Amino acid sequence: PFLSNILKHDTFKKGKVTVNFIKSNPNLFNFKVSRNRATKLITYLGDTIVNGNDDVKKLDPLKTFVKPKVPKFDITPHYTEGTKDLLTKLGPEKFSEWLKNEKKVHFTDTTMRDAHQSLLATRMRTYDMMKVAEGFAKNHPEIFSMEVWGGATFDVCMRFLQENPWERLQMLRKAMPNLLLQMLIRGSNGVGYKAYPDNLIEKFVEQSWEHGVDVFRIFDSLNWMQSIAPCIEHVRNKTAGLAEGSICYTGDILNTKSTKYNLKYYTNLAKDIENAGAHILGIKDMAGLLKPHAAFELISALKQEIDIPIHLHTHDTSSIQSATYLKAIEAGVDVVDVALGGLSGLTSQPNFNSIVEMLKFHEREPSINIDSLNDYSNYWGSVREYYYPFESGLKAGSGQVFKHEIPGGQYSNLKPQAQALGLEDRFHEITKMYGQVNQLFGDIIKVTPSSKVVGDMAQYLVSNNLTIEDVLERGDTISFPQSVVSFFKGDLGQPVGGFPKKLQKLILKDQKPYTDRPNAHLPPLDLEEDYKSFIKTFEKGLGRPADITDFLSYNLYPKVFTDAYNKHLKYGNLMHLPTKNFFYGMDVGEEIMVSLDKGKTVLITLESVGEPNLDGIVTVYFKVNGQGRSVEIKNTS
Ligand code: 3PY
Ligand code: ZN
Repeated sequence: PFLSNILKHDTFKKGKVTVNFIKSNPNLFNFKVSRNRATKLITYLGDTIVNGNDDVKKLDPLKTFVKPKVPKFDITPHYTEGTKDLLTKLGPEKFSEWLKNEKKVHFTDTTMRDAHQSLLATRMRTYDMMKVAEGFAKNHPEIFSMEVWGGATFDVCMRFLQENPWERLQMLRKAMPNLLLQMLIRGSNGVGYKAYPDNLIEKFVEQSWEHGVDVFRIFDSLNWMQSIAPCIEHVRNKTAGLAEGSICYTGDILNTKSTKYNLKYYTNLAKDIENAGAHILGIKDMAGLLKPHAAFELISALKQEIDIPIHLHTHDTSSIQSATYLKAIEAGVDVVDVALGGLSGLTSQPNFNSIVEMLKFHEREPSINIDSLNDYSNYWGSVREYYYPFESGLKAGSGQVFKHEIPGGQYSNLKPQAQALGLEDRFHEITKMYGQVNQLFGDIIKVTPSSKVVGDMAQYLVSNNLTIEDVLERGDTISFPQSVVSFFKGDLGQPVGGFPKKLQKLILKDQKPYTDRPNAHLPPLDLEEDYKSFIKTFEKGLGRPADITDFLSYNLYPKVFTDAYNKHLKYGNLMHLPTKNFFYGMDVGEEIMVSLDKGKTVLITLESVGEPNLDGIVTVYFKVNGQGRSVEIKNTS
């Protein structure tokens, strides 16, 4: 390999080699690194072949896959200008005006974030996104934005996929330079499940922008302005991107008996968000509760009350949310969130392809190439098959969502969670209890992380055969889940109308709640000393210098980051491994090409798998670039 590096070198090819040639070209020794990386890669493959991927609980031995077909695109460097170019030209304020004055309806494609978060437990890998990112941006420059980051993807990238979320973002940015990239951020909870220090969130926002995010959809899980407003400020102060302050929709504004979440409540909140400096108002209907006629009323009223454009998000859990979009479009909504057909519907977003068809010949018809859109839908339909172990098992839409109000992403997760607790046959009891717990808590906004608190409580009560009456009658003797205690203490902020006092006392016992911002109780992130010592600890193993993004990942998820780091030491970067091989290993005789790094590709063939010896060690034989290599793997099954 050393010789081959010399032969390939430009200076050598031009015949200009001097005595210093080797000394001044340390990259000639890069083969060592590659060999090391290839070893790590076959160790991962060997491990997966012998022991399976830890994250895949149930295998279907009869499962077969069809190779996903990547739609054709222009491979020249040319991209047609899109919304990203417009934002750069106009700046956020003028861009927001432009959007508001657009007649046609615009679309955010959620396929690479919320769709797989809600259907496939957030497991979609960068590999499958990158196959189509460039082509999609070239073939569909008319898309308003691509939601590709934030929410649960940050955590899952590190926890289950051994990926660096920042690297994903950078790669997508590069592949889609003409389109706005969008992320979901949970206000003061960032991309986590608890409040973080303000300066951590500020730095996180700044770095997200630096690495590619343009649209920040900001919400708080209790619609608490004290969590939303600071985040809007960060976007305005630290980026030239768009702050999309969002209201989370719950209840039913058409229900005249319900006084809490009525039209006035939402229009007041929207005004607060506009006054806090948002460039766009987001309506985040995380459970898919906004019915068609309510959408018409809500959007019409908001169009009267505020001056910024409106962006609507829903989940199709009930299967009627395309009707909601139609009514919202008629009422003047500016942008709606959709997912490409193959990853749409049920707990995901409504079907992009069908919504475009619905709007053919409508006065707000978008100009979108539906044939190309259908090709991408087919691609995702085939890719989805690789992720079959993460399907939720939900087969049909459910009108019961209007009773329990469970967010899309949580609903699809609840079934496997119930299964894991041995409560599969009591799934409907859990969803019913979820609705009851919500009432017990005073009818709160339910979205990550507050929705997790309600879900934890519901599962706890069902698995312990407790009722709401039990809680009220003898709650002082029950020790509640940690997330519930923390919530009632004020760790996620204050719910609309405050906490029910009697219940709060039963849950907190002797602990004192607080009512100011949880962040006020947290020491700021130390960007000097702690940062330095972090860099020192992690400088070796990443294969590149550790930086501020790693420091942020670590501070958001210390254990998850450290575990991912240790796996990285063992297996290297697995991002470029095809998904089938990442989850299921390889078949004997199978041959795959994997890029290890920029421009370096290895050809791996699985030759054979030995029998375990007396110590349970299995030898797995590969060919790597034609040369025989083997790894020894302990059989742990
Ligand atoms: C998230 O916070 O991840 C969500 O998608 C909430 O709906
Ligand atoms: Zn959502």
